[in-house]
Amino acid sequence: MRLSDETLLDIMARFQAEMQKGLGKDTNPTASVKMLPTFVRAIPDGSENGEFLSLDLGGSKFRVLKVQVSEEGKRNVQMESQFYPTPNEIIRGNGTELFEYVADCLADFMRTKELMQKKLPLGLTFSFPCKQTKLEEGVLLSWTKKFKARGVQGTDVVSSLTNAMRKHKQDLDVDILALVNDTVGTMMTCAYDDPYCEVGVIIGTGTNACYMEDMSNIELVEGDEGRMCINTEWGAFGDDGALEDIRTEFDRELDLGSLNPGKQLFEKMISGLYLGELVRLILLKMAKAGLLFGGEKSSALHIKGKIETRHVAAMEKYKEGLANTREILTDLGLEASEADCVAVQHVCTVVSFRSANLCAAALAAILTRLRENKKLVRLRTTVGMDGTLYKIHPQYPKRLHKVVRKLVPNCDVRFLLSESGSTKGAAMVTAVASRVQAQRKQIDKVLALFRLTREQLVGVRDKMRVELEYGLKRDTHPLATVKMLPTYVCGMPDGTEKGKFLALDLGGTNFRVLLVKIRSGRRSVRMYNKIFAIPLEIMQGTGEEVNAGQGVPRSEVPACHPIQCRPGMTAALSLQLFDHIVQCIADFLDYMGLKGAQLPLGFTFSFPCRQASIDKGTLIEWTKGFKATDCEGEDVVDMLREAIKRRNEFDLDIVAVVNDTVGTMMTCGYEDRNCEVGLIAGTGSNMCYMEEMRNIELVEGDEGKMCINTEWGGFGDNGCLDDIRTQYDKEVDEGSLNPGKQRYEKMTSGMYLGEIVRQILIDLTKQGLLFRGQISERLRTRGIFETKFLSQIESDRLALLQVRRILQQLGLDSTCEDSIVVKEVCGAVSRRAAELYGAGLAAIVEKRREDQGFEHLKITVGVDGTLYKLHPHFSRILQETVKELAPRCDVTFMLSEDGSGKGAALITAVAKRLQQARREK
Ligand code: 0WK
Ligand code: 0WK
Ligand code: BGC
Ligand code: BGC
Repeated sequence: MRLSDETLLDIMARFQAEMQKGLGKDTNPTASVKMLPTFVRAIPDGSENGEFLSLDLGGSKFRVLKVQVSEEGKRNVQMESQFYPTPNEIIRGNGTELFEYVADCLADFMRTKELMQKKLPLGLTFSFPCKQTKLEEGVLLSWTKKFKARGVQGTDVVSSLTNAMRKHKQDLDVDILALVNDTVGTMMTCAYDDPYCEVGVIIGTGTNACYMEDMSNIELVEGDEGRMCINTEWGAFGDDGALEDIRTEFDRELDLGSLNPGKQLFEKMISGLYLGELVRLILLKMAKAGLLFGGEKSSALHIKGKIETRHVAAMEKYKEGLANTREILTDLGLEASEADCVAVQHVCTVVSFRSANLCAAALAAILTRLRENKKLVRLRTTVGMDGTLYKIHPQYPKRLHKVVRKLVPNCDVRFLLSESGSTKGAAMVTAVASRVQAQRKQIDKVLALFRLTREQLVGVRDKMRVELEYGLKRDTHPLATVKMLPTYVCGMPDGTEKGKFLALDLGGTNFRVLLVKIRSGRRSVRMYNKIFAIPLEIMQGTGEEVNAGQGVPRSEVPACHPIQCRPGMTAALSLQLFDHIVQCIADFLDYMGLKGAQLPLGFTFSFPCRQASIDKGTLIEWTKGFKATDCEGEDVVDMLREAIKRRNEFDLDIVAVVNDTVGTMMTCGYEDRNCEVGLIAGTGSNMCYMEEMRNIELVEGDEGKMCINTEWGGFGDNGCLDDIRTQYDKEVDEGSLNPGKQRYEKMTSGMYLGEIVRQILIDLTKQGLLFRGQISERLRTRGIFETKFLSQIESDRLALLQVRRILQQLGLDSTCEDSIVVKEVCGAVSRRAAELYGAGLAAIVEKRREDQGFEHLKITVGVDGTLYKLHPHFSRILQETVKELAPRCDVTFMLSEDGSGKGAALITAVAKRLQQARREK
């Protein structure tokens, strides 16, 4: 049992390897030192406060406590406690009875302390190896020490105790907010007084240690930021045979006689439950060998557990050690000579010395790991200590400290005895947990506003249905918020279309000019396109051309163009959206070498236009990021024609103006005849579909169908969605270019989701729930949280670290927890958007099914838009919601690969063909 320094250094190295093994995702299952994550991520920071109940179960004494932690700067903790016995029939009986007993004791304590009326959170110190996935849960891996209650291993002791408390005749209304191991409680207790404390060690009935590990080394838990306390459960070191070379026959004999043979082998060489027994077995062997007590063997010496650690401690006392030894041996019915007593003392010293040495070796391994984690040459740290053996054994602390310092000379270690047990620390953890829980509640309250119930979604579907009908009817159309605009697109291409067409695609993220070549018969379309930017000052400039001759007086030039307005050339450049479009067309025709060609043009104009024919469209109002003046109420085809005439470089035959939903439906309809709905989930939000002419009261004729551009973005502008609109939606609307308009769009489309998230983050930060309550300038900046960031943040592949990096780029300094909350907020906002889309779409496909009197409808929806295409979950949630709310419709979603430009060209081709046909008649 004498371990040399080399052996101790070797054991230290072995334990370091065991720790690495326990932390590894792949190696943990076979590791004997389990390195259990505790979900305690920080030591107390003094902000903890409140009143808590605490249970301390598993050590030599079972205690129930009330802990009052008060802040206000003065760090004091008041505790009232009551000990309760732990009879064997309870701790080795049936698990349910064990928890009922604990609940009884708690009830007794609360009655005595008049706490029954109070709803106090409870922290449970449970000193056994538990697997946790969160603070308020602990699945017992195996009993140790004196406990062996049946039916508990492999179960969550928090829910078992909660059930016992709920079933208790006084129905104890107590919430267990945290389960901590006693080593963790000890570390937290000591850290409350010494912030250097990052290790907790128990050398009591059992033995164990915990320490603060870097999250990046804890592969079993998501996240790489900060630290988390690891409960090493070093008692099991050697259970895989790693210590066979130092285990003695006495250790093996003791283990065979224990409640858990083969388990906790390291503990059985160290802790208080076993030291006395080791001494007994050694003395028994020596007596049998006639080396002691004249070979006499008293019956007491044969009794297991007859010699306890308190006896060993007493025998090793400096002064009265010898006298204690005589007395103890006499109590054991042994005739002991002076020499026998000295020898017995010597045995005790050897056994307890080995215990301290082994502990020191494992602790030194932990301290080395801390120093290496911090990349320090010299580590200064504090180790919180507790446990009866450490507290009562006269020599133990000194020996332990000495050997530790010998094994890790490059660590300045302070050993801090935990005066008030681990429960103070458990209360700290519970205080943090209750603060986190309170914060969680506040965050959930906000997120709940975005969680729509099935009933609410059905309500949205049915309201949308009413609005659709409303818009189609002549007498209600003028007031309809879902405008249901006839598009004069009546037929799908039939494959005979052919020729070269120009197409413009304005209104989405990019402005595109395209040349589309359609070959008839084989239905093949080839396209060439160029993407042009629309500068903000043009998007929101004035539509009208002020002819250069006149020269606009400076005062009349709108303020928003200061940079542009150099004297003299004011009017020329900046003012005209349509001149810019024509400029782009000119560049494109140059680029394609088509200058002279007089090509038919299809104009995808993704804004609400009232059409009187396929080539007439009056802009009702701008949406999304556009606000160019003098356009609303104007015919966009005329404005484009005039701009082309003004440029006088080429001539185009504008044949059709179509909405991007219509272009998308047509693009997909060219491949799939069933495609009769076009959906855009992009910067904006809209849907079109083929409606029976008889239902379109605004347009003459009852034969066949015509495509209706629903402009459902305006759904809810009459307040019918106010029951699900949140304050954040109102803030986004008030800050938008068109307050009060496009409410449904502002809850669902790419232009606004980022803004909703930003508003929520501002509110949560104001509540002190995020970013340490600091609202950064960046967070106040409109439009900073682009929707693309949602897609990135919500992608499953992205670790929290990357979420943090995105937030960093946005100038938002965030903690690990902040990143988690931001990810949840993004998820809630985008999920609601997708569900609202699903409810709207369910309304239209159900209408189509009923209108055609089908039991089941098979229909295809052509879809486009960056939100649908790029968001990791949006399309799936939308599809699931449609299936849920329109179960009798079998909806196929067809992604429009080529954009609506192709559709616009096909519509132009059809329009040309019909024009031709009309001319020939
Ligand atoms: C006192 C702590 C308790 C821990 C005990 C360990 O409050 O949580 O379990 O120390 O020492 P033992 O009582 O087993 O000697
Ligand atoms: C691509 C289409 C275009 C439409 C856009 C919508 O070609 O007509 O406006 O999708 O998606 P966004 O670019 O707004 O995300
Ligand atoms: C248990 C540990 C506990 C230690 C000290 C061991 O038997 O497995 O969870 O920390 O005893 O009480
Ligand atoms: C416009 C629609 C367009 C949709 C998608 C909305 O803002 O009002 O016309 O289809 O955005 O781009």
